[in-house]
Amino acid sequence: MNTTPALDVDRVRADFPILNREVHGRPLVYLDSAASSQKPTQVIRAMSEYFEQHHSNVHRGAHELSVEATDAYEHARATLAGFIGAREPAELVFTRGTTESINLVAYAWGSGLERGDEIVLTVMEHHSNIVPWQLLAERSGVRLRFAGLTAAGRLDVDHLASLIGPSTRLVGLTHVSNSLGITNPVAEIAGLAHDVGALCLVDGAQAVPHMPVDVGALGCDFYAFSAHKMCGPTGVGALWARQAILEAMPPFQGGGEMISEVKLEGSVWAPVPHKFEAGTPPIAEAVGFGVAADYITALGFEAISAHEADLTSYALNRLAGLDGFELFGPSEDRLGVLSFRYGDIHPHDLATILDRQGVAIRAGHHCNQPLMDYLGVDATARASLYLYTTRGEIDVLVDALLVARDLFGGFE
Ligand code: C6P
Repeated sequence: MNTTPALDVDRVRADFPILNREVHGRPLVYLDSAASSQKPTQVIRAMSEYFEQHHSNVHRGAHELSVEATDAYEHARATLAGFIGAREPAELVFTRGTTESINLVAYAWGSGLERGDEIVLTVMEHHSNIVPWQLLAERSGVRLRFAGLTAAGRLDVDHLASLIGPSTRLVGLTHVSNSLGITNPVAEIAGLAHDVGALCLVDGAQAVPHMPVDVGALGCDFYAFSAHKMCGPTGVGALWARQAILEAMPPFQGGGEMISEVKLEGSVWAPVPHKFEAGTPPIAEAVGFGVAADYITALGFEAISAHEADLTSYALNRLAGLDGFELFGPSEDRLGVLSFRYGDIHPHDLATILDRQGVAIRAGHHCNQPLMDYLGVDATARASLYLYTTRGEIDVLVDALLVARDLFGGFE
């Protein structure tokens, strides 16, 4: 008997006001959630209420509003720490998002590296898990090494293992690929890194919105994610790291908030996580981030995953029936971020034609240029699903693709 609680998608959609709007005179079909998800009323209201009732700066004032703002901010930190299985709220640093989280590690932790040290990454990394390491390589002379893919379009773990050795200081990889939709075996790879005394950094931007994440069970050392891909606002994200690692790292940016004492001769840093939160943080955004986590928790990952798995196989079945449809990455055991090409229509033209029919997809390199080079394409079209997506919307996508093919006079 199937006991998985079903997601009531109509009720979920009622929480997302933007899904009621039209685009070019057609109902919006939003299939770009991997770029940024839409926001439920619960998050929008919590942020408005924060501004209407509680706003002040945090950790600074003795007055009531400052206390309330600080409580709301720290409550969000505790919620998010619990959401990803952190042991302590202090292990969770608020940042501007995944990109800033990885830059923080590359800059602060990376400042301890030197020529001869190696960092192992994969060719499927988002630019935000490549470029900060390239900047570090320019500064310090560390060497970057990249693991490839198997013929089936998954991470080549044997290749990755062969790159790890006594000079490896860090293995960095994405939990879920934003182009291939695959989930990488993070726990296994963290183990390979630890075997040689290296650390493991995980880019969780595309995983946290879709699956329960337990950083303790994953066994990684750093985990980065963004609010805006998981029903939360833009401008905020988080870096999780073990407290001892954070304590040993030098600061990332200097300023207010991150110090406990400043003298003209030098300063003493605040305890973690504040040491890494220089300046006034994104307070309302952090509040919205926490409410987004609560929203997802209330729906339940079991129900969300079952819904997304059903939609993904429905979409893949329907799309596979179209002449000229070519999927990137495996067709099984994957999440609902579907990169594809369609006949000889360039992905940018395709996205424009679909947009005229109300269907929002992404076209381009998805900040995965090395992966595109590896796959031998300049761009793909990408449809990405989320907890509010319906089978009916997949049908609209398929119909819109047929319109595009007709506009192009069919395929050879
Ligand atoms: N990917 C996409 O359309 P930020 O921008 O910092 O919130 O997240 C960056 C990022 C890092 N890693 C992965 C795996 C990602 O997918 C993203 C964001 C978006 O695929 C925008 S490029």
